[in-house]
Amino acid sequence: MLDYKSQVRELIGQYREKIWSLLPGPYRNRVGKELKELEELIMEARAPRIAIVGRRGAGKSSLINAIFNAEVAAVGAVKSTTGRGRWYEYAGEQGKLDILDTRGLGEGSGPAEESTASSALKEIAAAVSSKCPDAVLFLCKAKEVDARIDEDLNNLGEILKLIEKTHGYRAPVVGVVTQVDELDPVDVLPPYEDEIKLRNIQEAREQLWKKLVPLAGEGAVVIPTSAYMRFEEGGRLAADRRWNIDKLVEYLTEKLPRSAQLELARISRVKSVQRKLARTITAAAVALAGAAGSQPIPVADMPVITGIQAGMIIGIGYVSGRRLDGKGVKEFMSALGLNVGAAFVLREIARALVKLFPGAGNFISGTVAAGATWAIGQAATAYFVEERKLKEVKKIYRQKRKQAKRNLPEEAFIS
Ligand SMILES: Nc1nc2c(ncn2[C@@H]2O[C@H](COP(=O)(O)OP(=O)(O)OP(=O)(O)O)[C@@H](O)[C@H]2O)c(=O)[nH]1
Ligand SMILES: [Mg+2]
Repeated sequence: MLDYKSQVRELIGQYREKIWSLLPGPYRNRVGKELKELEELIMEARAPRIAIVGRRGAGKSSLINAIFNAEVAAVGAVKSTTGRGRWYEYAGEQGKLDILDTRGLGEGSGPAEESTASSALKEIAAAVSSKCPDAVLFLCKAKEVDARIDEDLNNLGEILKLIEKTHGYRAPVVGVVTQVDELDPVDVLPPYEDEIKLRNIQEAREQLWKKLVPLAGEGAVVIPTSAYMRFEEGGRLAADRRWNIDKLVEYLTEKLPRSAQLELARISRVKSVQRKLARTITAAAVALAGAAGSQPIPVADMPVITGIQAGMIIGIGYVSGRRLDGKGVKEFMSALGLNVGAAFVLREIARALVKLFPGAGNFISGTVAAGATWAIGQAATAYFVEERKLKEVKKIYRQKRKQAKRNLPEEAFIS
């Protein structure tokens, strides 16, 4: 089976030259930008590389599990369980994360796993130069934000310097207050509404923020979290005290290079992130279809637009955690009552054309192509991301078609 990248590459890529050659100069820039965005987002998709820095037991492994919704990293209750500062590839059903799950900095007893290098920092340095992290998370237990973490901050500073020196990249830093469930009152469970709880969380957050400012500036961002989950044998979730993990994922996605955003959206299944990426994909496809349609394209080139739409559907499906192939796209489009291939676009277009340019039966309008593409993007988002029922999705599609005929909303163009 072709993987999704090959699918999209086939569907969009083969039309690229064609679209390009059809466009007059002024359109090329805009379309070039959208194409580049789509390519980075979908075709160049790769696992995010995240360095996690924090003391032994800060909750690094637990955070990884929390992001994955699954037990993919070993969690240790007493001893330091993460052996060395090297890259680990964590894989869940939906995708992969490359994590520099650093050895607990400043630990007392040696880690349970064997370690060869002389110091944690040296190991981390070696790992950082082998692969450039996209972002660095600095973890600190809620109850230890006022403890002596100066040394940890020094280490963080060293790591950041090293990344910049080796890769010329200023990695974004996110401060993460972990284990906020341990703050008073501990009997309050998430989602937290208790005023005292929230105040204590806020206090911990501010304390860590102050300590991060010298390294990351006033714009330093600190996100408080709880990652506690307990798994039964067989992987079933027996307890879930997670809080704010979605906020962390949202923020992280924003800071990641485009090529790494999709994978995080998939792995974490955070809907708000998936929705946003679906919108970006739709906007790019709308621009492409609009530009392609704005040119007098002979009827024989109609599949260009279908190709763009199919690529969009595959992209949105992928964001949601599925692997769609050409057949899946066809099924989805038919379910909406569309005929895949030239026929559908032709029918829609022919109708509009008769009204607009009587006699110009061979040409399509950019507005029509853009509108149809936008409506299909909305339907695909409703189906794959929001997991709405097909019956509802059909209704949404009809509504959006009508709306698109009147006026395309602003968000159709924002990417
Ligand atoms: N209450 C609570 N406990 C947590 C949370 N996150 C982690 N823990 C517990 O803290 C302990 C250490 O967590 P780990 O995730 O293993 O920490 P780590 O940073 O990976 O530790 P090392 O690999 O040893 O450096 C475990 O007993 C976890 O169950 C949390 O959000 N709340
Ligand atoms: Mg660990």
